[in-house]
Amino acid sequence: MKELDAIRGEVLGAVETAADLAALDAARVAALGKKGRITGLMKTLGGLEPDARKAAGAALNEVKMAVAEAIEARRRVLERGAMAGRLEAERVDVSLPVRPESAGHVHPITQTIDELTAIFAEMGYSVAEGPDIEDDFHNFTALNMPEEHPARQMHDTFYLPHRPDAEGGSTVLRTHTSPVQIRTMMNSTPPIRIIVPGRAYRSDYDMTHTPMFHQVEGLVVDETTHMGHLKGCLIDFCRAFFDIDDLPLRFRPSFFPFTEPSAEVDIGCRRSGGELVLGNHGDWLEILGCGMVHPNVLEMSGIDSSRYQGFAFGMGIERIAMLKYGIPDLRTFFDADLRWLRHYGFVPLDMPSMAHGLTR
Ligand code: 2NL
Repeated sequence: MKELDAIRGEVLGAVETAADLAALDAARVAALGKKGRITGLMKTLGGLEPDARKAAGAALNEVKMAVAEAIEARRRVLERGAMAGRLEAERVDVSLPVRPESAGHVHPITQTIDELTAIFAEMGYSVAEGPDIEDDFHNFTALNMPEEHPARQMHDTFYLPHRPDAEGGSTVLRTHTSPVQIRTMMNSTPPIRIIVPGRAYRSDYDMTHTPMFHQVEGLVVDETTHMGHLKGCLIDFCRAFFDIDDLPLRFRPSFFPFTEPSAEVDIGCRRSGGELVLGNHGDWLEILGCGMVHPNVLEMSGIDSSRYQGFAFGMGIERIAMLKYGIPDLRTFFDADLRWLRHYGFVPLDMPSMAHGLTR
């Protein structure tokens, strides 16, 4: 048994001095593995007399348990050290600013959508999205524009090849984002409070029109929603978006098939020598359209118009981006010109928010 004491001392020494998990495993295999020293001694028990075997077996078992325990204790220590080492090696300084060499820029359309989303989110609106490819029902009929309605011709619609299985009539590229609001009303119950930023398509191309453009529309439906809510919401939005506390708004009567009454909204400005300045300066500039949702639209979307009322509004994103950032030419938005993007683009990761400022 002198030999066993020696082996015990050596094996425990190897375990306790193992420098890492690999060395610990090597020590474990050398002692308890198939060809390990303690395993080797176990194999010799068979050749002993019964009494001697009993005593030697008990002694060997004690050593085996002690070694196994020592290995587990050492493993816990080494694992803790390995984790601390990893945490140190993989340390990230989250307070570092954006790397100045980063080459990409956020497109002004994306930036403007992020900014207006931050403002409306603060007012309690959610963002809704829907397909760019729509059917006649969601794009026109449900918006109080039945077949042969004259307003349809004003939409310069892109029609897609007819699909015989199409359910809602012919297939079109949506001419506005309104079908998303129709889908939201059909699939949920009031109160509804959404904005819908997204692409729209019209077959029109000149100084002030591109065949694809961006719109944001808003929709609020509840039991007591009225025109005062519409006015307050749009006044707050325009003053926050353009960052002008006393920006005046003017609501002029207008017409849309999907709202009644309808209004167009002007903001205050001044024009001097080709320059446009927003603010309380006496002149006016039209920027959006709005109104109370027509009862026909509510009913076609499955909402009881004797219980609920709603307001809606819509505006062009390119237009408000041009006004805010002094971009003179609409068509440059979609030229993919890198010099233009470097000039008018925004720093990535610097997300606009009401807490951190919209643009910085
Ligand atoms: C504009 C005017 C507007 C709406 C959009 C709307 C949507 C539904 C129901 C009722 Cl589902 N109205 N949208 C209402 C008024 C005006 O847009 O000048 N857009 C660029």
